[in-house]
Amino acid sequence: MTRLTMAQALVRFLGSQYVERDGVEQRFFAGCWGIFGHGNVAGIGEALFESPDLLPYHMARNEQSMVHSAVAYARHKDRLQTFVCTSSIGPGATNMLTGAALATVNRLPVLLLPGDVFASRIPDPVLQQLEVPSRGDVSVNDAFQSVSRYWDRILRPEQLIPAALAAMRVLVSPTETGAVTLALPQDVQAESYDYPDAFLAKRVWHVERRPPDPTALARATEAIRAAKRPLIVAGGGVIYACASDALRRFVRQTGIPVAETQAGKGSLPYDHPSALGAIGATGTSAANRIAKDADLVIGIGTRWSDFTTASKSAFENPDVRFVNVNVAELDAFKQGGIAVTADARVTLEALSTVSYRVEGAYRDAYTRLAKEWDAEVTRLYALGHAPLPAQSEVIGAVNEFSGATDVVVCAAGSMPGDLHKLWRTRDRKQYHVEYGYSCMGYEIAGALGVKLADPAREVYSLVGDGSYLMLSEAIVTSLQEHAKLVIVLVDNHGFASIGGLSRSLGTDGFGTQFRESRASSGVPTTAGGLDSERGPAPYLPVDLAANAESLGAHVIRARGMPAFRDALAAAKKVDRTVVIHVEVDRYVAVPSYESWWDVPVAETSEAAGVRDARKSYDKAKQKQRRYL
Ligand SMILES: Cc1ncc(C[n+]2csc(CCOP(=O)(O)OP(=O)(O)O)c2C)c(N)n1
Ligand SMILES: [Mg+2]
Repeated sequence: MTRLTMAQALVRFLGSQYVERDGVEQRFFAGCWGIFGHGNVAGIGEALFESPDLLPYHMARNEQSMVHSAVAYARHKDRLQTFVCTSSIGPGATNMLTGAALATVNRLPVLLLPGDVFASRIPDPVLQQLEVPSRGDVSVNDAFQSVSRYWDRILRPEQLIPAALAAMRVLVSPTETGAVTLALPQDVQAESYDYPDAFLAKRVWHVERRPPDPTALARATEAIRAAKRPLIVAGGGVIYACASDALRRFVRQTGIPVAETQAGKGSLPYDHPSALGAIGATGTSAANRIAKDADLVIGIGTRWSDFTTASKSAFENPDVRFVNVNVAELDAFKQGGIAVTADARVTLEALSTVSYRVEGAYRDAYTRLAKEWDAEVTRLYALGHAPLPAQSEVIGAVNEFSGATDVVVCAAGSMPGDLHKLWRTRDRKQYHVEYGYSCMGYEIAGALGVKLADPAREVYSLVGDGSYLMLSEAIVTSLQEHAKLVIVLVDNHGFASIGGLSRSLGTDGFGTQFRESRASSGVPTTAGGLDSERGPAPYLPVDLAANAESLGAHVIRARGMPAFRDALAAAKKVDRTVVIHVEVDRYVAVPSYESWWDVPVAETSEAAGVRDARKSYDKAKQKQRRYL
């Protein structure tokens, strides 16, 4: 027995947790991110101060951002390591909600420890306490329940023991993992208890590779043998299971082509003979054309999001069937598929014994499509658009300059779709686009997490001006952590992605440009500040490069592509975070290739453009399927 406060016991416990997979053992928690306030400065704060080696402390500047960094770290580490995040009560806690949802959607582990109101309730209402008239047991931390895979509130010091063990079970489980929240009432954090030594001792969690059920495997094998036009859709599960080599062997033997989801991009190198690149709403012409006629689609480690299935319109063959290899039953049973609830690598190894090979004509067809797609990428990398370059040229320049193991990080705006199509991935951990939650503000904080996970790699954060304005303070934290990032700030004066979407839906880019508002002058405005009589209102006089400079970054202002390429070379030589500011033409978008995304258009409208858009929408809807 050791007499410790609840907070001290928790820190000791967390510092003693290890994971093991494939014989490799490592500490599960790399450290603890936090921002102190009342609710964590005394309890958890004291415990971290007392034991700095157990859980090294990293100060953050925004709680949402610190959760993004933790989650990005976990993604880069294939979910085998993460961070703890501690916050004060109230706003500090609720700032973590978005990060928690992002973690859970993307199935990435992070342990959140929001401070909570007094369990004793004596001083209520304390500063920042939200009182619910009909409930004495509710605080803002209850909001974490819907975005966490496990949630508990530690009301007595001894309750920590089962709660901490349950939290770990969920965090290390490839099936269950996501955000785990233990809400910590501030008085209980400081209470002492005699904790059993076994609770505080080193504990190793073994991450298993679940083999497929033999009968499920037989059903899958039979479906593969019967297929004429099979297609693999590789998702994040291929990356997390380190199944790229097994995938390569399987496709070498069978000749089945491979398309990739956002999380699965990098499963094969872009120039592999079976690689068709991105699939779905942001897919390549090659993958989407093969998807259209596929008679068997083998999803490996994918959750079948609407972007992957082009809102269930991508697979048009009336006889199409699915096989889903996934550790999570939730995903294994989707699309009416043959469910193989198992680890991706083990299953691919087992499938490799199948005697099957696609016909030569099919192979020739997809090889030709892949070649055509590669030429399209080359074209988009070198558009030579003037006076401002196109975004695809900026992406091309970063791709061509970066090394094979450097990492690109992105999350929201028009870049994730362009990157999904255009990025030529050479390494399985090179492509880090968060597109489960597609959260503006993840780009810089996430890049920081990746850099901390793998300091030897150069990390390129591609961030839009909208995302930058939402959350960029992690630049300061990157200086504190000596974690150099190369941030490519792509400025197009607003929300270009949503502007384009809005134009395609007949609403003229309404509310998407960073221009002066004329609403207050009484003059009606149309598209995002455009004014039919006076022309467009001026762009707001915002200097984001100067903003980045003021945060301590080394800033390079690049005008045009030659200057941008020089900036990439110069950035390589700088040893602290660099921001390269580049302006692009917001109206030059990468097209979509034979795909669709379901965004419902108003059935009735005064605007002729909306009525036209609705007609196209109704037509597109006809291709939508249920895959039962
Ligand atoms: C937190 C959050 N709020 C809103 C959105 C919806 N949204 C998606 S992209 C986007 C605009 C992004 O602007 P910017 O970063 O400048 O990228 P661009 O579209 O110009 O490429 C918005 C508002 C989102 N994804 N995340
Ligand atoms: Mg923008």
